[in-house]
Parts: sequence; structure tokens; C-alpha cells
Amino acid sequence: DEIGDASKKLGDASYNFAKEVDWNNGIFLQAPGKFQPLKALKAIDKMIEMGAAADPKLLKAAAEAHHKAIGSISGPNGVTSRADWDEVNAALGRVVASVPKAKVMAVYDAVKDITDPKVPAYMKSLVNGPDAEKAYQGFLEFKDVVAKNQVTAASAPAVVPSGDKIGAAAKQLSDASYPFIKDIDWLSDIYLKPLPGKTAPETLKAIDKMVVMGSKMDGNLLKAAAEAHHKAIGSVDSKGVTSAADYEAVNAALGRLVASVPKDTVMDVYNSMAKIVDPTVTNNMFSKVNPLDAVAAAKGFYTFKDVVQASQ
Ligand code: DGD
Ligand code: CLA
Ligand code: CLA
Ligand code: PID
Ligand code: PID
Ligand code: PID
Ligand code: PID
Ligand code: PID
Repeated sequence: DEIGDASKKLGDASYNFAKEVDWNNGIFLQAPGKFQPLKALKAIDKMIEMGAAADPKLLKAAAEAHHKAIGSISGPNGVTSRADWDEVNAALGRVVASVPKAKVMAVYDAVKDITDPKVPAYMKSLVNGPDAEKAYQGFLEFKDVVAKNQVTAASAPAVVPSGDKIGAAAKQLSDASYPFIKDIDWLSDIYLKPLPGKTAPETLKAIDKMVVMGSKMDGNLLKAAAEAHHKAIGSVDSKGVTSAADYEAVNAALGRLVASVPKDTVMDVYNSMAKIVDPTVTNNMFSKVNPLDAVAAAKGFYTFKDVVQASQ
């Protein structure tokens, strides 16, 4: 396709730049400017809306391309192979082309809104400047091909299941865990802190398992889960807490999503995360909430998971 061909030209223009970026730099975990969690949540909401509008088959292909690219990383900077760099760009270009332009621009505008204007120049200062300019020129030509192939209407909304066992179990889980949800400080910057003692390549291994799980999920149920999150963000209070009803809808949507992949795929995520999350992290989280609320939530979760497993 045209986007695939254009991604090769983009690769010619941008792979030198890609090799110069230190992908293992911990700076990419930081907020791109002042830490403004509720504003950042708005920007993430725009990404969720764009994801919900995208073609699920193309999202799946993009997740598969990222998994493959993680497998071909080499060198100290963590760069993927030239062929996989092109494949990721092509896959993301196709995702972008599957949503209307306004949804893409809404992401750009909202991210711009939380980004300090000095950030791009600082990023450029870490690489060879002319290579960055060449890469950007390549991006500008690529985006014209994407725009030419872009849809004007979003894909159909998800079909949301109802009257199922997971939906009923989600009500119980949510009743048991909403007090715990209200105890959590959702606006803290602690969730952007590096995991104690873990390197980027170690962390990326666990993220790869999530990428694989994402690529195996049912596309309609993933879209439904994204829509549920978008609705939930719409009802957050000044402390970032969503309404009880929207929280329940998120739990139901995520339970159905988990049930759409094999158990081993879920356990691969759990086990790889358990390897990189030190017990001091979980203990620290526990110390910040009401312990009775946390225990009640955990009980609810362990009951819920049996219902999910039964429909898996
Ligand atoms: C950039 C953008 C990269 C900066 C990276 C910041 C993004 C951080 C994202 C943090 C998100 C947080 C949530 C993630 C979840 C975490 C959960 C825990 O360097 C601009 C200005 C605005 C920049 C900020 C907006 C960036 C938007 C990026 C898209 C969002 C992606 C989402 C990321 C999230 C993660 C995804 C999963 O646009 O951008 C550089 C540009 O900066 C440079 O400015 C441009 C002008 O816009 C353009 O008009 C033009 O002037 C150009 O061109 C210069 O500069 C000139 C000539 O005109 C060209 O013809 C050509 O010759 C060129 O020069 C060659 O140099
Ligand atoms: Mg990403 C984008 C890293 C998995 C879907 N992703 C980005 C970039 C960053 C990144 C490089 C955001 C910051 C930015 O804009 O820098 N992703 C990243 C990592 C992983 C990952 C490390 C780990 C596995 N992604 C992942 C998965 C998915 C996505 C699993 C779902 C399939 N990702 C996704 C989308 C988008 C990203 C849809 C974006 O739109 C965003 C992005 O790249 O926006 C431009 C700048 C970007 C780069 C350095 C890489 C692109 C290079 C271009 C082609 C040329 C360079 C131009 C110039 C110098 C700088 C860009 C200017 C900008 C205004 C266009
Ligand atoms: Mg999420 C999970 C935040 C958007 C899909 N997501 C999580 C949690 C965290 C979170 C609360 C990971 C950390 C953790 O496990 O804490 N997501 C979060 C935010 C946003 C977002 C802030 C922003 C809008 N997500 C989002 C989108 C999607 C997903 C758009 C795609 C549709 N998310 C997704 C999946 C999963 C998450 C598939 C998970 O599996 C993971 C998760 O919750 O795993 C348990 C602990 C979790 C909580 C505090 C909230 C859940 C409470 C449960 C139901 C009861 C509590 C049990 C116990 C006390 C603690 C957990 C024990 C553990 C061993 C299970
Ligand atoms: C400017 C000036 C003009 C010239 C110009 C110009 C530049 C405009 C630009 C630009 C626009 C632009 C847009 C970009 C958009 C990036 C969008 C990224 C989206 C990320 C998403 C993340 C996610 C997911 C994902 C799917 C999940 C949901 C999420 C489901 C169903 C200024 C050059 C024209 C870069 C969507 C993917 C996993 C949230 O106009 O003179 O330069 O860049 O998890 O969905 O689960
Ligand atoms: C524009 C103007 C509108 C019209 C429009 C428009 C276009 C927007 C577009 C577009 C946005 C867009 C985004 C693209 C982003 C590509 C990002 C590629 C990232 C590749 C990576 C590869 C890798 C790895 C990996 C992880 C490793 C690092 C690496 C570590 C820690 C402008 C059409 C709407 C194409 C990250 C995955 C292995 C490097 O909006 O008018 O056209 O395209 O090895 O991580 O090692
Ligand atoms: C300038 C002027 C214009 C011309 C121009 C220009 C240059 C702009 C530039 C540039 C922008 C730019 C951006 C770059 C962005 C790179 C983003 C990389 C993201 C990597 C991540 C990696 C990671 C991980 C991971 C998980 C870990 C955390 C991390 C935990 C819990 C100035 C040329 C356009 C280079 C996210 C995945 C391992 C961080 O605009 O005229 O030159 O470069 O380790 O999670 O640890
Ligand atoms: C233990 C001991 C026994 C008893 C037991 C027990 C507990 C096991 C547990 C547990 C397992 C477990 C699993 C959990 C899994 C969570 C998985 C989260 C996945 C997140 C993903 C994120 C993403 C995306 C997304 C889609 C994108 C890709 C991504 C596309 C196509 C120890 C109780 C049985 C909690 C996949 C969703 C946006 C990466 O076994 O005695 O306690 O918890 O962006 O994909 O866009
Ligand atoms: C298990 C054992 C195997 C069998 C198995 C199994 C099950 C795994 C499961 C499962 C995993 C799983 C995960 C679920 C996670 C639910 C997470 C809910 C999160 C809700 C949120 C709501 C909100 C918001 C929001 C953003 C705001 C904060 C809030 C800010 C900054 C165990 C079956 C494989 C159900 C986050 C979105 C508005 C609170 O593996 O043997 O069954 O379920 O307002 O953000 O304000």
C-alpha cells in the first residue's frame, strides 16, 4: 500500500536519527514540563478517543509490529532494526489514517498544551541536529500520504455486551472496592517514578508482554473498554475519582477483555511485572490507604477473577 511504500522513504530519512536517540534514557518517563495531572488526563483522554475511533484490526497489527520491533533491538541505545523501524512507522501511519483528522489533531493540541515549548529543542540537542531535521522533513512527506489515505468518519462504536456473568460480578467487585479507589491519591506524581533498581531494557521486557496481550485481545471488547474509560474520565471529581457507576462499567469492560485472551497470556504479564516490581513498592502503596478497604478490594478481585476465568 501507499503508506507502506512511504514508510520506506521515511526510514531513509529518519533511521540515522533513530540510532542517535538514547531510547534507554530515563528522561522519557518524566512529564514533558510542569506536572499537571488533571490536564495530562485530558490529553490521555484524547488518545483514548482516538484509539476508540481507530480500526481495531490496524491497532492489532500495530501492536504486533511493536512486539516484533522489540525483538530486534540491538546496541546500547536500544534501537530496533531498520526493517522493523519502517514496519512500526507504516503500522502507525495506517492507524492514524483510520481515524478522522480532527481526532488526531485533538491529540496533538492537547499534548502541546502540557508540553513545555523548550522540550523539542532540548531533545534535538541530544542528537545530531541535521539528522533530526532530515527526520522531521521525512515525517512531513509521510504525513501527506497518510492524509491522502485518511478516512473522514470514525469506525462504528463497540457493541457492549449486557446481562452477562462478568457484568454481574463487576457490580460486586465495584461495591467491594470503590472505598479503596476513593482512598488512592490519583493525582500523585509517584506513578511516574522509576521502578527501584530496574533498567529500561528490563522494564521493556514486561511491557512487551502487555503489547502481546493487547495484540490478542478481541478488537470490539478493546474498543468497548476504551469507550468506558473515556466516559469514566468525563465523571472524575476534583481528586480524579470517577463515579461509582462508571468505575463499575470499567471493571466490567476490563473483565470481558481479560476473558478474551488465553489465561497464559495474562499470567505472562503478571509474572513479568512481578519480576520487576519490588515488594517495597506494593508495601508503600498499601501504607497510603485504609488497610481494611484494601483487603476488602483484594477479596473482591479474587472472587471476580474466578468468574472471568470461567468465561475465558
Ligand atoms: C516535537 C514533538 C515531540 C516532543 C515530545 C513530547 C511528547 C511527550 C508526550 C507525553 C505524553 C504523556 C502521556 C503518556 C502516557 C503516560 C502514562 C503514565 O518535538 C511542535 C510544538 C509542540 C510540541 C509538543 C506536541 C507534541 C505532540 C506529539 C504528538 C503526541 C504524541 C503522543 C505521545 C504520547 C505517547 C504515545 C503512546 O510541534 O515536535 C517538534 C515540533 O514542535 C517542532 O515545531 C515544528 C512546527 O510545529 C512546524 O510548524 C514547523 O515550524 C517546524 O519546520 C519546523 O517545527 C521547518 C520547515 O518549515 C520544514 O519545512 C522543515 O524544513 C523543518 O524546518 C526541518 O527542520
Ligand atoms: Mg509509541 C508515539 C515510544 C509502544 C502507539 N511512541 C510515540 C512517541 C515515542 C513512542 C517515540 C511519543 C513521543 C514523541 O512524539 O516523540 N512507543 C514508544 C516506546 C514503546 C511504544 C518506547 C515501547 C514499546 N506505541 C507503542 C505501542 C503502541 C504505540 C505498543 C500501540 C500500537 N506511539 C503510538 C502512537 C504514537 C506513538 C499512535 C504517536 O503518534 C507518537 C509519535 O511518534 O508521534 C510523533 C517524537 C517521535 C519520535 C522520536 C518517533 C517518530 C519519528 C518520526 C517518524 C520522525 C522524527 C520527527 C521529529 C524529529 C520529531 C517528531 C515531531 C512530531 C511533531 C511529529
Ligand atoms: Mg488502566 C490496570 C490506571 C486507562 C486497560 N490501570 C490498571 C492499573 C492502574 C490503571 C490502576 C495498573 C496498576 C495496578 O495494577 O494497580 N488506566 C489507569 C489510568 C488510566 C487507564 C489512570 C487513564 C485513563 N487502562 C486504561 C485504558 C485501557 C486500560 C484506556 C485500555 C482499555 N488498565 C487496563 C488493563 C489493566 C489496567 C487491562 C490491568 O489489568 C491493570 C489492573 O488494574 O490490574 C489489577 C492496582 C489496581 C487498581 C488500584 C485498580 C483496580 C482495583 C481492583 C479491581 C481491586 C483492587 C485489588 C487489590 C487491592 C490491588 C491489586 C492486586 C493485584 C495483584 C491484582
Ligand atoms: C502544524 C503547523 C502547520 C504544519 C503542520 C502542523 C503539524 C501538525 C501535527 C504534528 C499534528 C501531529 C499529530 C500527531 C498525533 C499523534 C497522535 C498519537 C496518538 C496516540 C494514541 C495512543 C494510544 C492508545 C493505543 C490504542 C488504545 C488507546 C490508547 C484502544 C481501543 C503544527 C505540519 C501540518 C503527532 C492514540 C494506541 C494503545 C490511549 O500543523 O503549519 O506535527 O503532529 O491506549 O485504544 O485500546
Ligand atoms: C498531521 C497533519 C494533519 C493530517 C494528519 C497528520 C498526521 C499525523 C501522523 C502521521 C502522526 C503519525 C505518527 C507516527 C509515529 C511513529 C512513531 C514511531 C515510533 C517507533 C518506535 C520504534 C521503536 C523501538 C521499540 C522500543 C524501544 C525503542 C525502539 C526502548 C526503551 C501531521 C494525517 C492527521 C507515524 C518507538 C518499539 C523497539 C526505537 O496530523 O493535517 O502521519 O504519523 O527500538 O524502546 O528500547
Ligand atoms: C526542533 C526544531 C524544528 C525541527 C525539529 C525539532 C526537533 C525535535 C525533536 C527531536 C523531538 C524529538 C523527540 C524525541 C522523542 C523520544 C521519545 C522516546 C520515548 C521513549 C520511551 C522509553 C521508555 C521507557 C520504557 C518504560 C519505562 C520508562 C522508560 C518504567 C516504569 C527542535 C527537528 C522538528 C527524540 C517512552 C518503555 C522502558 C523511559 O523541533 O525546527 O530532535 O527529538 O525507560 O517505564 O520504568
Ligand atoms: C497467584 C498465586 C495463586 C493464586 C492466584 C495468583 C494470582 C495471579 C494473578 C493476579 C494474575 C494477575 C493478572 C493481572 C494481569 C493484568 C494484565 C494487564 C494487561 C495490560 C495491558 C495493557 C495494554 C495495552 C492496551 C491495548 C494495546 C496494547 C497496550 C492494542 C492492540 C500469584 C490468585 C491465582 C492483574 C494488555 C490495553 C491499551 C500495551 O496466582 O496461588 O493477582 O493478577 O497499549 O493493544 O492497541
Ligand atoms: C488471574 C488468575 C488466573 C485466571 C485469570 C486471572 C484474572 C486476571 C484479571 C481479571 C485481571 C483483571 C483486571 C481488572 C482491572 C481493573 C482495573 C480498573 C481500574 C479502574 C480505574 C478507574 C478510573 C479512573 C479513571 C482515571 C483517573 C482515576 C480514576 C486520574 C489520574 C487473576 C482470569 C487470567 C478487572 C483506573 C479511568 C477515570 C479512578 O489472572 O488463574 O479478572 O481482571 O478516576 O485517573 O485521575
